[in-house]
Amino acid sequence: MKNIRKLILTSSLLALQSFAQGIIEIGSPNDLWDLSSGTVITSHSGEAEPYHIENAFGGRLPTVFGAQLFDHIFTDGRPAGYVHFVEWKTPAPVILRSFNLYAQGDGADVDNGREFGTFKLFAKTAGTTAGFQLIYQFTPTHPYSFVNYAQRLVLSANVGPLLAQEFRAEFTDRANRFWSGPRIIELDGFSTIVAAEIRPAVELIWTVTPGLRYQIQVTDSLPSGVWTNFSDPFVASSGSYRHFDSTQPGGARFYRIKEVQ
Ligand SMILES: [Ca+2]
Ligand SMILES: [Ca+2]
Repeated sequence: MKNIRKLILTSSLLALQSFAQGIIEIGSPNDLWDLSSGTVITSHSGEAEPYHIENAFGGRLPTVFGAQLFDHIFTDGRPAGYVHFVEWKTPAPVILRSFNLYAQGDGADVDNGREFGTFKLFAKTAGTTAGFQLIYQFTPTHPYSFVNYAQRLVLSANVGPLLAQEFRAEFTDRANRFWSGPRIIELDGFSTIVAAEIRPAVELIWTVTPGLRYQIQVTDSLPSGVWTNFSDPFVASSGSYRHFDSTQPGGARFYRIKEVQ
């Protein structure tokens, strides 16, 4: 009997462990806007069933069966330019210096549906009677160009600093298909600034002939990729030419240089 109980206990612990491992942790549970810090959602434009706006603020309300990504999807079927919104209030005024926005679309196969058009962040400055004032606006590319793909971090920005207790976020609908309600995974506010980010870049160095004119071209695949011009043509002023390129958003890139008239 004792052995059986032990076995049951072991298997339930394992189940708990695998359940915990299945949870996809995105965003901070300790930020200024997390529900765990006492923030309340005061108003919002509506949810696509069975999603919940609380999930964008640290909530862990179930969505589709078995999904461990606690995300939110706004109402579907809205026209282009429709403004989805959420308003929230912290238990006391907070000093906001930065925020992170984690979001994801449904992929290029479906025209990047569920990616928002424009994001706007508003705040009511504490101690004034002024209404919501715009403090940040951002229009992403499609598909999103992530600051950090693994975390689905679309935007990380410094603001203010400002003292506020009430906030509002807007996400416009692109209406590129019926299921276009934007998906927001988490929205975190912080009293610290975003630290500078350092990423590796590539340095391209070519041997060239002074006085001749060159064009650098780039493609993302060989041999069938299309070569496109990379910046403007230039006239070489010495025997070598160097150019830096970003390594974001990742993936292979091939370069070539050719003499032009
Ligand atoms: Ca959070
Ligand atoms: Ca979340």
